[in-house]
Amino acid sequence: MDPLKEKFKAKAEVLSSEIKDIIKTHGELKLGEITVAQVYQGMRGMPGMVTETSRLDPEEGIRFRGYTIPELRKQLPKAPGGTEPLPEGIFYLMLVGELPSQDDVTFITNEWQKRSNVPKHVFDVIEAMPVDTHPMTQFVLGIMAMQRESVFSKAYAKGMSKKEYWDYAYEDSMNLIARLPRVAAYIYRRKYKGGAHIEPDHKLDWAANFAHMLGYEGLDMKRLMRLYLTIHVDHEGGNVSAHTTHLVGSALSDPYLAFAAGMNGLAGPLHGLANQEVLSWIMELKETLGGGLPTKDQIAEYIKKTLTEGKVVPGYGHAVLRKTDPRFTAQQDFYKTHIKHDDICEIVQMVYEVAPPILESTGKIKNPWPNVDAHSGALLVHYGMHEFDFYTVLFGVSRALGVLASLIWDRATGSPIERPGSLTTDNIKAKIKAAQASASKA
Ligand code: HAX
Repeated sequence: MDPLKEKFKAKAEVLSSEIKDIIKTHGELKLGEITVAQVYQGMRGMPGMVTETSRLDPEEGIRFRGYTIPELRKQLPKAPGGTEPLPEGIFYLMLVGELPSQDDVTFITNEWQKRSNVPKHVFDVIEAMPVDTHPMTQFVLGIMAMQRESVFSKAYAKGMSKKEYWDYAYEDSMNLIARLPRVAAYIYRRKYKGGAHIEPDHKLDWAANFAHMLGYEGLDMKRLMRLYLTIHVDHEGGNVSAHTTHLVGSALSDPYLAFAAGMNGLAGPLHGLANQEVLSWIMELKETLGGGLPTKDQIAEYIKKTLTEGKVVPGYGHAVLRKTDPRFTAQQDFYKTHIKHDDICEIVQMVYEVAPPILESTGKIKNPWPNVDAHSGALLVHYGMHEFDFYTVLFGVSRALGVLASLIWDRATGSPIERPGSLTTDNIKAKIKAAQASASKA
């Protein structure tokens, strides 16, 4: 058994027995009240699952196993001479709950290199799609084509014991994460670079090799990819991509099936596709004004026009956060440290100054502050990646680390098939009537 697996196994045995005990001893403890509004409005704030890898605070933002993003940017291992963390490190942290050493991270880099070979039929499946198919659709098809290799589903068909689920989920997840950059880069080079593919460089870490296969050789994009792929990994369990992966996995669908489902959710414009939308929205503003930097008044007018047209301002708002997303701040800091001047990044900054009071003045938007997607595209454009509709694939490659680490935990802790109840509006009306009747008696 490899050392990462061994470490995970030891931790999982302890937590699984704690969970059994918690359910047995405190299973009746109430965690909250469910309101009619929550049931109708996307279950906001309703605790409905357990996710070990990260936790979101509305005011403070994300913590991964207790660590904030600024802490992780300092404390996670880096490439030699590097300034940003290696995503391998945050995967280790999410999986075993401890900060990794440099050796732990090197182990994962090597392990992902060993597992990174993508079977030819996967590329054939992608090639069968018209080249203008959205990259997220091609990405999901690539993941589905790799499902043929699932060791989880093969072991299940042979009759594996429940105790072995996590082990096969780990194997599938490690293989899938190892192969995703190659599949994503293949789609990028196919769609935008005339099919001039670039072989992996096994001397590079996972993120740097991804930048290389995409065709970005300088240190700048490698550094950005390390940060990008670290901060997008996870956002606790309730967001659409994480929840979908967890839900589909709960039917014992293997990690390929579960992750592909999650990626279909990430491809929605209210979730991961917002990063593409932000750039299109900014470029439309620039074009309308004939290029150059807009004034703050022009930005304000543009935001108001977006709202009047009944559209959302992409990159702003959040279902849980009530402050600026620390993932936005990390990217802003990256801009100030490494880039210093860029027109699109300046517009992002100006929108940040202008948008919140306008959004707040609508009286209905609960969080007028920027989320992760408000900044990411501007950094990518600066380094030469102008293909906006590819951005969500980058997000997806990163998100794999969090949702698959969680999926391994689900299988290790015996998380059951998810099956919440649902009501009809007639049921709710009946409950309202009953509540009114008992209130009038009291
Ligand atoms: N622009 C305009 N209207 C907005 C808005 C925005 N940025 N954010 C919220 N609203 C509107 C909602 O559409 C809703 O309107 P209706 O009552 O007419 O339906 C109202 O304000 C209340 O919404 P909310 O409670 O504040 O927000 P939700 O929890 O329902 O939705 C969203 C959260 C992130 C989906 C929302 O803020 C939004 O659509 N933002 C723009 C798209 C975006 O940036 N998505 C990425 C989010 C982060 C993420 O997942 N990244 O992957």
